Amino acid sequence: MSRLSPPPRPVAVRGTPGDAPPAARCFQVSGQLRRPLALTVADLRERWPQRHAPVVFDCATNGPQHHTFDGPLLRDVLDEAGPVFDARRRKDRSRFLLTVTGGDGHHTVLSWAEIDADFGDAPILLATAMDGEPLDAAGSQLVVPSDRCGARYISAITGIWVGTCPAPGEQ
Ligand SMILES: Nc1nc2c(c(=O)[nH]1)N[C@H]1C(S)=C(S)[C@@H](COP(=O)(O)O)O[C@H]1N2
Ligand SMILES: [Mo]
Repeated sequence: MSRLSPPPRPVAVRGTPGDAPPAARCFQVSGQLRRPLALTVADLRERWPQRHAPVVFDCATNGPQHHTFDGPLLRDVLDEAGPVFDARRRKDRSRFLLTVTGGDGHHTVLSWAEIDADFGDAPILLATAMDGEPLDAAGSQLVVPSDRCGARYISAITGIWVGTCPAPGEQ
């Protein structure tokens, strides 16, 4: 299936010898999915419509941060990966969780309902550019415009996991 084929090699090779060129680095979209994905920032830019989001978030150490981000909706990307819920059933969708992990191991949790149009409908993005600068080398960044603080703006994303956790008493 074309969605599972490797992304095209970058034309410009950057990075130190022996390392994978940053632009070639993929992050994995894994978990309870019909079509797990491996994506570069270039894939995020080319395969889905881009949104533009001016945001302000508060950092506990650095105070208010003003940035603009561009990128696709997280929901659009995950729709292509196909979570294994019955899409017609709201309760089924409401059981799904996401984790987003950055290159330094910092990770956070979201619920599917936050991004689902029938629930929170939050325009959460996977950024391809910050302040007009492409993120191909740095990696994508999670953009959560509805958050007051910056802790979930995970940078250098290496993985997104999608799935359910057991109901209390089932584990
Ligand atoms: N990978 C990763 N992303 C991260 C963090 C982190 O420690 N690791 N810190 C978060 C916090 S606490 C904030 S406030 C913002 C800071 O974003 P900025 O450096 O672009 O201002 O990044 C977030 N994203
Ligand atoms: Mo922060």
